[in-house]
Amino acid sequence: MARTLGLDSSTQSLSALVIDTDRGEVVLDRSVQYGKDLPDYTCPNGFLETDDPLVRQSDPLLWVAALDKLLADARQEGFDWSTIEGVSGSGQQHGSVYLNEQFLQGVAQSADAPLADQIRSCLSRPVAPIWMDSSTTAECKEIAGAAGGNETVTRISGSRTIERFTGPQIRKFSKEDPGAYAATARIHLVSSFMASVLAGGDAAIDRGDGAGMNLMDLGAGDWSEPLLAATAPDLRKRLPPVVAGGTQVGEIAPYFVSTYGFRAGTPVYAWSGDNPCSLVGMGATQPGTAVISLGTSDTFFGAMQEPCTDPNGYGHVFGNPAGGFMSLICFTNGSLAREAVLEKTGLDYDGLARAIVEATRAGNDGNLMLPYFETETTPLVLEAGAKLFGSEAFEAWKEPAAAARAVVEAQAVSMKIHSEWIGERPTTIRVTGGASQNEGILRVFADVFGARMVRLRVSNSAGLGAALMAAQGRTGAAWAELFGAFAAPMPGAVEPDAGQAATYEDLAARFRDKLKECYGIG
Ligand code: XUL
Repeated sequence: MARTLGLDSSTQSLSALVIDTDRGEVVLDRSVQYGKDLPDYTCPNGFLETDDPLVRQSDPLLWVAALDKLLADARQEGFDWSTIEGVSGSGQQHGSVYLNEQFLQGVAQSADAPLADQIRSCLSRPVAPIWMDSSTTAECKEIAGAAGGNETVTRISGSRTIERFTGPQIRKFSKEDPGAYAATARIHLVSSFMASVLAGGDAAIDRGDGAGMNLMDLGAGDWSEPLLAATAPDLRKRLPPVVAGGTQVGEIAPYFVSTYGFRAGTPVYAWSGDNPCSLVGMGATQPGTAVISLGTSDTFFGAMQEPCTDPNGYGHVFGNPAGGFMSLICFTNGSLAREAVLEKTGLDYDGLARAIVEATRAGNDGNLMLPYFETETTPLVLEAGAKLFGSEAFEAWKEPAAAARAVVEAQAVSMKIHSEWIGERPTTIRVTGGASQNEGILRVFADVFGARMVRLRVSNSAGLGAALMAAQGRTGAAWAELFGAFAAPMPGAVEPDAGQAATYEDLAARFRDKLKECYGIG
């Protein structure tokens, strides 16, 4: 029996996926939903409610409380954590946790109190800005200015300065609360924070996730002095080291041994960001396989041999946990927007699929939506609120089926337009994330991209990727062998209808026009 655990600390939930590499099986797959299962933390959607739509912060204690709950629930139901031989994990990207000197002395060493109580006194800032935050436009400009312009920042870090990225968030905190910044001894990403808790002390950041900070020199695979200097005072000493994906960062802390029965000495491997982990979980670590992930945010990504950057500044280059690089484009209004439409129309996901397949047709008879219920990063829209264009009834939200098709068509068309810089026109795309189970949504994506949409057996690709990273770290198994067992495509691909190509080219042109008209985006 060779079991490894992949944890996935995502925006709205924490999941655990245990794989058995001898048997090629998933033996545990369970989650804790923050809103439903831990309501006392008042983060029903994964973040603390505020009046400012640009500010999105969460409570880091929520994430560790979820870890306690998940491990306890599984144990109570009979799962034996002592069978686990290695642990890794996936974190929502860009979010940052601010810790004081006490954290560096070690955490999760005692079994006497729940994790949240042990970590509370280690926080130098009670909240963690997450990837949905877009309140740092001023800091983005300041950092780019100090570093010699966004072309330089992009050349070094793989992305221009981006509101949700960690560097601009750190700068904002250092300006707004210099006292608390001075009391901060360590700044972690969500991924490296959770790895630190598991390992009982400071864990390194992996290159996959480190590349989403506007602080790392992609070529050197280490922090960039000019970017650190442009961001905040004495930043280097506040950051952990950067390591290659899959590096062991410690052994499981005594708390997990005595509280949940993990075996002492169980290795903890560096966690990565959810998108780099999904690249692994989708078996897509070699260039040539594009992936679409339809989750809270929608993302489009693929492995790259050499970094190639987006001339429009929306795309990013991150590290590939299996070596090399990956491209990534993130659309904030993924499930967030789909669910806002469901709420407005009273449809459920099955109803949305029927609306698309049975009640409407490609192009939606001219009805079009700009689906920016939340502020958006791709394209940059800092004004929250969807806009509808078409028939009078559609614009008044009185056409539920057309609204359902409109949100999905807008998402697919926007993704197509904004991924063209990568240069390849994939004929097959692997899809993951909750919404990838929906036939209606996949129909639209297949027709807009003119590509077959292929699903894999495991739907939590980030958790699977983390479990595979732990397995690879533990056994040194070849990626191809692990992918053959866990990331093989399933039958039942959704084939594109070539007859819709012209309709969607026309829709793409109209979509671009509306972006220009409404937000001045050209
Ligand atoms: C990627 C991004 C999102 C988060 C979601 O750049 O911001 O996909 O990682 O968890």
